[in-house]
Amino acid sequence: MKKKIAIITGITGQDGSYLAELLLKKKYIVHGLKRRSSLFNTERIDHLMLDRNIFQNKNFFLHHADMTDSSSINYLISKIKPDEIYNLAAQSHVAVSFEQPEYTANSDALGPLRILEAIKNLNLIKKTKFYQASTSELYGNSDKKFQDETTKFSPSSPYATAKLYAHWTTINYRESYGIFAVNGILFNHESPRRGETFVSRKIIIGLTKIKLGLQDYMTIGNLEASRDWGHAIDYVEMMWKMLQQKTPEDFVISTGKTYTVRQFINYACKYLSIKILWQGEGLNEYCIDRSTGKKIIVVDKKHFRPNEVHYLRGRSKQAQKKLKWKPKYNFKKIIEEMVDSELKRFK
Ligand code: NAP
Ligand code: G4F
Repeated sequence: MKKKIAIITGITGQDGSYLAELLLKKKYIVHGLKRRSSLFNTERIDHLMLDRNIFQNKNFFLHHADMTDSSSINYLISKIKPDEIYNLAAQSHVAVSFEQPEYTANSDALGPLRILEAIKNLNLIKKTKFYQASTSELYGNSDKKFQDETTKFSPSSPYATAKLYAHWTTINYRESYGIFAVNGILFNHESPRRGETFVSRKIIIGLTKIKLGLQDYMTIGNLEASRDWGHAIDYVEMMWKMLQQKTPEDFVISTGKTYTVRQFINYACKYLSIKILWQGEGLNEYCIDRSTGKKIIVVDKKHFRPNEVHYLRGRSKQAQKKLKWKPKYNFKKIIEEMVDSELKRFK
């Protein structure tokens, strides 16, 4: 059988690296788009590049391209003529989007538009399916206990407004031109490969270093923000499944459970056998290690955002029914895997 060909934008990121592994296991030919950087940025996919079987069989290719550069995107899509495009590339940090709103809009809103225009203009409408990495951030501060495909969007950051443009553009190109284009509205998903400035990985790195005596304390922002935390490995499989459906449809992927940043810290400390005590309030709150009496976590207002999304909790009934969605990881298992990975790295 002819091998399927996929393009993954954002292949050097957390999700891109796991998705590349999945597609290679499924015998795809994978073309990854990476942007130029002054230092190597392929740490998460180096193992694939070094795998002789994958490279010798000519199943895995990397190309330079940037979401802000139409010419590189057009050129690669016209040359590769993929069966599937997974658009995972984005300036994906919500806090950073307040500092770089224009760049975030260029890469996260116009980037997907550039890909969809290429599919349309290169006569690939019948051939190329498109996956857009949409996000639970679109819901902003929804007043619903659970958010699903019917919940009203209320984006509250430059990141979310850019992603909302991409979300509707994806639907618009599906309805206007018949492109098989779908949005995966994914809630937060973590892993040992999560970027180091997202709260989950930041907490785990900080606490592991504190446990090993490599660091005295760490700073943190809003402890009460509540997120629906899943594992990236479970979530990339759903991206693939969405493109294997008979008809294009948008899906919410979430665990249905929500935990605060404080609960995340509490469980990570428990797993690391650090006995803690929270003291103070609001911006003066901190956490001490009971065995030493020393402050190990201190709230710092520099980590608060101009606008916060306080509560996210998804409902994935459609995905359960149609994609057979059933996550293998739960909240505790994610934290345990992340801690074990960091302990291994620092020891
Ligand atoms: P990530 O680790 O931050 O990866 C983002 C990827 O995009 C990286 O490969 C990055 O390259 C690349 N990139 C950034 N700007 C680019 C540009 N202008 N041109 C080309 N490539 C660019 O993000 P992730 O967690 O894997 O998330 C994947 C996608 O899902 C993102 O679109 C994100 O917004 C979305 N999403 C994520 C979550 C989540 O919880 N993880 C939830 C919902 C939606 P470098 O490696 O060079 O930085
Ligand atoms: O880990 P975060 O930075 O992720 P956030 O903002 O929820 O966004 C992530 O998930 C979205 C899906 O809902 C994706 F679309 C997006 O690309 C990204 O992957 O922050 C989580 C929560 C926030 O409420 C934040 O205010 O943690 C709070 N927080 C508290 N202290 C902190 C910190 N966040 C960060 N990054 N750093 C802190 O020190």
